[in-house]
Amino acid sequence: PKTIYLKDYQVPDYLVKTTDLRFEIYDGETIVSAMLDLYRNPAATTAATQLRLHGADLELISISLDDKVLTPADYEFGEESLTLFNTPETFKLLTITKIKPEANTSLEGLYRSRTMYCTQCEAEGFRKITYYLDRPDVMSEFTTTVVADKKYPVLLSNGNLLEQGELDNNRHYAIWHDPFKKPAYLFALVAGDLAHIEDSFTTCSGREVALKIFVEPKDLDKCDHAMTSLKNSMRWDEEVYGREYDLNIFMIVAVDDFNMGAMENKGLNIFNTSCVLAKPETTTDAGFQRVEGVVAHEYFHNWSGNRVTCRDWFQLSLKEGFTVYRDAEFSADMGSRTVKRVEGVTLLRTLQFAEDAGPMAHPIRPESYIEISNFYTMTVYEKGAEIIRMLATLLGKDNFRKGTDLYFDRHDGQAVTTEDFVAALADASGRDLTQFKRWYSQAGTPRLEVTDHYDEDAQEYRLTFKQSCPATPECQHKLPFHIPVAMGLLGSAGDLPLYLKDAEPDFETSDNTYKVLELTQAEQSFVFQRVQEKPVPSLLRGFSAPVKLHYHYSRADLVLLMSRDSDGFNRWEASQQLGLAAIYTAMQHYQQGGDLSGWVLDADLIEAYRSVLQDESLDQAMVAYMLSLPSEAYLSELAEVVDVEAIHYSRLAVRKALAHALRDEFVRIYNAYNHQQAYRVTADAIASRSLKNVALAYLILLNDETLIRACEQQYRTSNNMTDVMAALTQLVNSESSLGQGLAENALADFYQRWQHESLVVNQWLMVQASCSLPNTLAKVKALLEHPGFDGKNPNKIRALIASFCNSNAINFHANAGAGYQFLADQIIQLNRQNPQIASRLLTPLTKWKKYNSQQQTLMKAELERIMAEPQLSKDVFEVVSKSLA
Ligand code: B3K
Ligand code: ZN
Repeated sequence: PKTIYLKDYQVPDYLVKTTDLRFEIYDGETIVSAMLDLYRNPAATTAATQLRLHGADLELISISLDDKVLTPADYEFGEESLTLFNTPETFKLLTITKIKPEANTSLEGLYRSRTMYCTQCEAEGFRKITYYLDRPDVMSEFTTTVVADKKYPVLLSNGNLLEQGELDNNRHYAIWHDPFKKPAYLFALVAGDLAHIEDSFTTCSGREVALKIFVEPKDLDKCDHAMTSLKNSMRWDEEVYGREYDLNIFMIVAVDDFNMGAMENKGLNIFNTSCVLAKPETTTDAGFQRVEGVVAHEYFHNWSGNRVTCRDWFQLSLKEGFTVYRDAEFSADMGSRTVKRVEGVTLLRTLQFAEDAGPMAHPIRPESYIEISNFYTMTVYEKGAEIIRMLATLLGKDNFRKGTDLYFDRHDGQAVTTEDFVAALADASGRDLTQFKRWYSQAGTPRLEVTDHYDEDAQEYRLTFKQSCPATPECQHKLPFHIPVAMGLLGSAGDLPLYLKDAEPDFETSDNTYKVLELTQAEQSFVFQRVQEKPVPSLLRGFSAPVKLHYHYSRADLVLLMSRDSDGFNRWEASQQLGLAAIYTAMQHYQQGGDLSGWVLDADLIEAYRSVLQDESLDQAMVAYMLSLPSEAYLSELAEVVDVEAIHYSRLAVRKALAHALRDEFVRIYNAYNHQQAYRVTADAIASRSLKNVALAYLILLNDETLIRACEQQYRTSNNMTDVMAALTQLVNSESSLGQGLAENALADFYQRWQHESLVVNQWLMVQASCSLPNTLAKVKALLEHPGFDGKNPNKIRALIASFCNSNAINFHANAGAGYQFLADQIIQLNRQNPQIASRLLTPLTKWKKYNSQQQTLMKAELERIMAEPQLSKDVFEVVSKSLA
């Protein structure tokens, strides 16, 4: 397979003015006619006389240029391409091709999902529909005619509906026209027997937009939350970014077989059902929030992605990082800002930091790739969003808005680069962002070492920052980053006023207990004056930069930060540091051969957690998060060598110790919030449920019959899936035989009850796959044969196989590599069927270098076994070869 380099970018030789498509859908095959109005690109360096079109898995029926039918002498097939010779300055090209959506298991291009036809074109799937210039810098105006049997009453494509009508043979058609030029990756088509809900939105300039959500008829009762989320998103983008919607209609279609969450096709978003459907009986709070977040994300792409798009796929973070930042801020405004930040940072620090430290590490603007699908990563999305967040922090609210206004205005209708984005922000704000741009080209998580010195006589306090960044595949030696460090200083009574020595004249913030320090050098110091007591620094408030911060806090410092910091994020962060230290102590004991049963914690630590439970000023969701210890995934990320068992059993021992010590508080909390109310999905209601269920998770560890029965009662009597799943999860993971027996009954009951709701069955698969008790692999293997599983459906694969391999370390890494072998078998099977999903599943094996030597050998052997497979997809080849390099 070939590597594509950013440095090789060239403008296209030809551009497409208009694209007229006609789809004739028949059982088993679809005929696609494409009429392209082509012209030589005036910006091309030489006048091309050939046109190379992309195409894959297409059967060419005929091709004509300006009405002249071409013969095989006029063109040549290449790998995924068709080259036409002697092409004039401008011409019309008509190609007719045959495709087989029913046989398309890659879920890219036009394919069939259950009863409907749908498309997924990003990044390079349009070439599986017709021959085309399938690259994002070729933007064209599309008109699409869809023709099908009337058993598919709903025929959709991008833009506005021009016309629809009846045809012979029980067939009908619809013609859609999208007035906005777009790259082919934003094309979409849907044909099916769908029901829909409808609403409308009046834009800020008074235009009326029809909003429609299409689903299978059985799911019509689960669309309201998505609709509300959509309207909130539309309003928010007007208010916060000044962005108005531009077509007369906005449609969402929910599809059950989908490789990722959703897709922002112009005016016709196509969604994974898991990101649209929600109702209290079937969907957890996390599910509701995901629907809100993804609906917003895809809607926001209409400006950050569609109106202004990417020049090439190396620029992916231009739209994805920015849009993730936008959706995160939206969710922060809809619910609790601190909670949202804690969730975002948790995701970043477990999955993205791990990616940045592994063989697939890449800058948010990669320099090369073999298969672009492999670069829809935590780095491009989540770290990309952090880069935008830092820009917003550095510029301040008003200048950031001026910058985004300029960006949208300057580049509307264009395909641009991350350089263009930063230039707009720099121009609008007058800030020099030259050094900042290193965040786009250097991978790896920077490390920030902080030391301090308090001079009591001079009442001065000095903070010294040293930054460094580990080597990553693309670069050994990193230049210093421009890092915004939001901070404050705490005295015994809380925040201290900040008087920064030699502050630049423009060093201003609204509040004199909060500052943003700007690091630009490898080592840098800041001196604060009039500091009357030795302070505890509150650093990186709100997690103002995606770095690993090291400062030596004492336990007393952390307790102070946890209870007194004005920054909610850092209060939580302090709780996590306390938890980490407690787990490390247990780990040391375990690794030295000690027994962890009956493990106890120091009294002051218990008191610190008790005070969190009793702190009335805290948001309950924050109490829940502060009481949750750092995850095994985070502990693994932090470890030099991951000791899977030590991590699992030490964390469990600390949790049990907390459960014993705080039993009464947990019971009080559980009872206080465990009354059945009408389900609401407000931030407060979600917070209460999450706190109650954290208490339950601790209590169940006590193996107390009354508590286990209470858990089972919660399972049986709750009116919402959040509480049902929380109880089921605890029963399934309970070490007691009572719990196990109740779990077995509950699992059977659950399936019986929900077998017709595919998304609910996925939760049932997931809870079993994530069970940390022994013998889970055998159960997972048995579930592969269960009627509730379907090896062609990505959601089911994620629920069963990916959950086991990613969220169940203690089982995945057990039994002399049986888990590794299981995963490799699945990947080999999926390699041909669905390369994107196969490649995604590889993630846990790519981390092999972080494990002990026995595990390394076994994991590596499985990677080599995959590598030896004939006909490896580009997707799988790239990840495996880079992991073995
Ligand atoms: N842009 C799509 C992702 C497409 C992934 C293709 N392999 C969803 C999103 O980020 O909004
Ligand atoms: Zn996106």
